[in-house]
Amino acid sequence: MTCLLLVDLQNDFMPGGALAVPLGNEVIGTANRLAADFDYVVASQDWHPSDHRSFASQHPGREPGDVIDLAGIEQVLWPDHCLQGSFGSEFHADLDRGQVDAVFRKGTDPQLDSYSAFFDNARRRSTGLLEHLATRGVKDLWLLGLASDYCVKFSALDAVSVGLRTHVVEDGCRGIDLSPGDVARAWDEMRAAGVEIVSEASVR
Ligand code: VGL
Ligand code: ZN
Repeated sequence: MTCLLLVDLQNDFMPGGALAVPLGNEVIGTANRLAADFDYVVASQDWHPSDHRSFASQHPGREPGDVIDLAGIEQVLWPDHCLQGSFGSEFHADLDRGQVDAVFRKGTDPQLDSYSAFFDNARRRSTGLLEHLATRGVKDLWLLGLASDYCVKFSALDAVSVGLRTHVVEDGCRGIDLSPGDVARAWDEMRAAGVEIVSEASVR
């Protein structure tokens, strides 16, 4: 069975959103077109409580972009984003929800961030996605979405680490590039870990 994972195609990651990924809206068309070609489509949804510790607003004197230690892990501080139930946490209106078979929420634990759609950053808890894919016999996973250098990268690295043949659709992703070069390094890191980088045209 072929499975496509759509990573965090939510309003807050779109231009004008709270944690805007430049040109993030451009991948919605790719997502809709590819979803039609796959047997099974899942989506991740960043879903934070308002007191999430990844928010700079929870750390007096800190600003978005600062890096702190959170539960022993380096944590970039972000603007408040993807608050549970808010407009910003909703999927982009143009995303064809009818093609999405299941949604996995992440970042719900206020103490821990979860870039990956599989596990939180401390790998303490599974979102249920891995078990869900295993039940359905998924061995190959294609991914696209936002952001290349955070949630796409960590999801792809986790997918490889649990033995899935992992393919990331490069032109279906956009990155943040908080430090210039982050996006390029993310692609290198994924490739080095055994992720196959593909294009929409090569998949369809
Ligand atoms: C993301 C930063 C914080 C992402 C989510 O979807 O890449 N990045 N939360
Ligand atoms: Zn987040």
